[in-house]
Amino acid sequence: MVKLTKSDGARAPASIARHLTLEIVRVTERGAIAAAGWRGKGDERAADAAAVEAMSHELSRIDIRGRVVIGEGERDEVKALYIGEEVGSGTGLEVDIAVDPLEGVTLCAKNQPDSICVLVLAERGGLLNVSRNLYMNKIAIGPGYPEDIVHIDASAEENVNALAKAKGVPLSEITACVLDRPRHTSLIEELRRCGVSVKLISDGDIAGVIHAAQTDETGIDIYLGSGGAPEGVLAAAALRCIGGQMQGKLILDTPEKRARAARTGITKPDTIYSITDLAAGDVLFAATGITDGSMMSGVRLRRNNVDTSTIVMRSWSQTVRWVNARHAR
Ligand code: VTB
Ligand code: MG
Ligand code: MG
Repeated sequence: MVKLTKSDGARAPASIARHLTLEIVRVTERGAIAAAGWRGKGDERAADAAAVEAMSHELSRIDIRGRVVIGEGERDEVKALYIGEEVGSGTGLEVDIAVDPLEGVTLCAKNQPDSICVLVLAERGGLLNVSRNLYMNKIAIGPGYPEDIVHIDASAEENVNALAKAKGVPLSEITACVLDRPRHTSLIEELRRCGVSVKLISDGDIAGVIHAAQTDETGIDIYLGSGGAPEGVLAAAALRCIGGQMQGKLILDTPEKRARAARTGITKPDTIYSITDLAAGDVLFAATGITDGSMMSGVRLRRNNVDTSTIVMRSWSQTVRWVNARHAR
C-alpha cells in the first residue's frame, strides 16, 4: 500500500469535515452551468446574476452554518451572496464562505478562456474580509523557494532578480504574469527592460496566481500587479492548498475606499498581508470551469446532459482533485 504521509491521520485532526469537499463542488458546478448558458452573449450582468442565483440555491442545501465574508457586495447593494449573509441549511459546522460566482465575467460574455466559478470554505475567522470594489497589489510565486525571496514592497526588478538567482536561471528564462491594464504600463516596461517574458492576461487573476504556482505546467514563475482584493483572498486560499508564497497589500488611496475597508474591520491601510493573513487555518477551494481554460475544461452543454470540470483542494491535506462530472438534464 502506498503511504500518503500527509493524509494518513498522523497530524492534528482537521477542523473542517472532509465530506464538505464534495459538497462545495456541487455549488461551483451549479454556478458554472448557469453562467455557461450566457457564454458569448455579451451580457455580463445576466451571466453573473445566473451564477449567483444558482450558487446561492445550491449552498442552501449544504449542512453548514455558513457566513459569507467575501461576496457580491454589501447587504444594501446586492440581493444574494452579500457580505454577512447566512448561508447553508443552518445545521452543522460554523464556517466562513468566500465566493466569486463568475470570476472573469468579461471572458464569459465574450466566450474566451479561463472564466471560472469559485468558492472557498474556511474555518470561522480564517479569511481576510474584504469588500468588492477594492483593489490589492499582489505578488505570488510557486513552492520550493526560500521564505521571503520576493517582497511586495521591493521593485519588480529586485523581485525577478531574486527569483532568477534562486532558480539558477538567467532573467530571460523568467516569465511573469500580469493583468493587461493601463495601470500596469510601467510595471510591464520594467519587467521587459530586465529581459523577463511577460504573459499578459486580460482578466482572471485568481487563475493567474494559481498558474504562478504551477510553473512546470504553465511556464509562469511569478504573478505581479494589482487586481480585485477579493480575488486576492481567494487566490491565497488556493495557494495554501497547492503551496507557494504570496503577499498582498490593499490599495486604499481614497477616504471612500478606507471607509469601505473599515466596514469589514480593516483599519490599517498599509498592512502587508502574508498568505496566512489572507487565508488561515483549514481551507477548501473549488473552481469549476465555465469557458475552456488551462486548468479545467469549460461546461459542455448538450441536449440530454451537461459535463463539468472542477478543481477542488484542501489546505490541511494538500489534496488536489479534478472532478469531472456528467449531469443529467
Ligand atoms: C480584477 C481581477 C479579476 O477583474 O478584479 C479585474 O482581479 C478588474 O480589474 O480577476 P479592472 O477593474 O482593472 O478591470 C478580473 O480580471 C476579473 O474579475
Ligand atoms: Mg464576480
Ligand atoms: Mg472576479
